[in-house]
Amino acid sequence: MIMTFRWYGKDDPISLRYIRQIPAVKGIVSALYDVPVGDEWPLEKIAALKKAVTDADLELTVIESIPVHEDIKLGLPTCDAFIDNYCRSIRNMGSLGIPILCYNFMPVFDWMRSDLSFTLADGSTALLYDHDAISAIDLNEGVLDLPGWAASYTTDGLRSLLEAYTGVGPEDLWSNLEYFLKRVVPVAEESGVRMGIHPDDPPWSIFGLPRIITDEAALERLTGLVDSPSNGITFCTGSLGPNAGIDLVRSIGRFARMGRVPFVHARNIRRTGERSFHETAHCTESGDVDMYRVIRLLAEAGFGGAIRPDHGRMIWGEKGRPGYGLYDRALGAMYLAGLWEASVKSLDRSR
Ligand code: CS2
Ligand code: MN
Repeated sequence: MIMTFRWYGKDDPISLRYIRQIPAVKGIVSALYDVPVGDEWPLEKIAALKKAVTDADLELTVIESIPVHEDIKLGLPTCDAFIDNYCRSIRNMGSLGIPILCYNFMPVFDWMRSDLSFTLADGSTALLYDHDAISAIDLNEGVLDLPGWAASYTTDGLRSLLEAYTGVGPEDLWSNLEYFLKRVVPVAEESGVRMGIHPDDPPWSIFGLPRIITDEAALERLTGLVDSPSNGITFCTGSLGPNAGIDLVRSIGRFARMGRVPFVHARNIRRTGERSFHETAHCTESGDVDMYRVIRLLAEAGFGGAIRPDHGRMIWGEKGRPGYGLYDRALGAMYLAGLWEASVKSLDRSR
């Protein structure tokens, strides 16, 4: 297991120097943030990112994410050129020895929340999702009401993208994903890169858009699309956790034993209704994810991939990017490292 921490590059207020001071953290999860979606990621730019990380005495372990162009998700004729670029980006990262690539296949939006600063009982704040609040938003009015997304789309740009998805259902999305993976996974395998799809967050349809990576059956289907260790899962406990129908612990153990989990996002959530939840501190007692059993199952599976504390709360007066403050994620890293050490050592003793 490699303990990692997400770093948003040179503009991240949390410096690599600070991240280096969190015990147990060895790897960095990062990306290029200035390459237009769909373009090839230039080798020199990835090399410069890697150098910044190694200069700070850390390893660039994971690229999260190379975004998948909407034309690929839509299966438009233009998708082939974008897939070619994607393959080149994978070759480039592979040639620099970066072993893990996280991506997602969610149409239009990635994660979605209705409140980025919900106050918990202890006075800290966390991200919250309430399906009724999200459903009440009229996207024709633009995205200004959408927490975290205001800067990503113009009203017209969003409207035409949503129009393009009219009539695109879950099965269409599956076949477009399959087409994409059949092209990129062999390249990833050749390049020594393990891809891990990030589950849909939240794991159900929003704004009438299809979402497919939502439960255990979907993960099973995904792994069957291309039979390769490079076709894997970024197992995000906080994204799958809101779906009360998933046995997270069983499913992480199962896919990890299959060797299909290169990367884990450890995050806890508290379900507050059928389609509502808020995020919490990482530890088991704070939410609905049994983090000990998650880590224990990974240890039993001999997990050798990367893990990172996913979203943290804002605590101790910290201000910053929602979910990505320093303090609570650092506490999360420590907690996860403790669970891992205890799990591995107790397994050794029981052998
Ligand atoms: C992340 C996602 O911050 C988050 O919620 O887990 O944004 C993640 O980076 C992407 O979905 C991965 O492609
Ligand atoms: Mn995640």
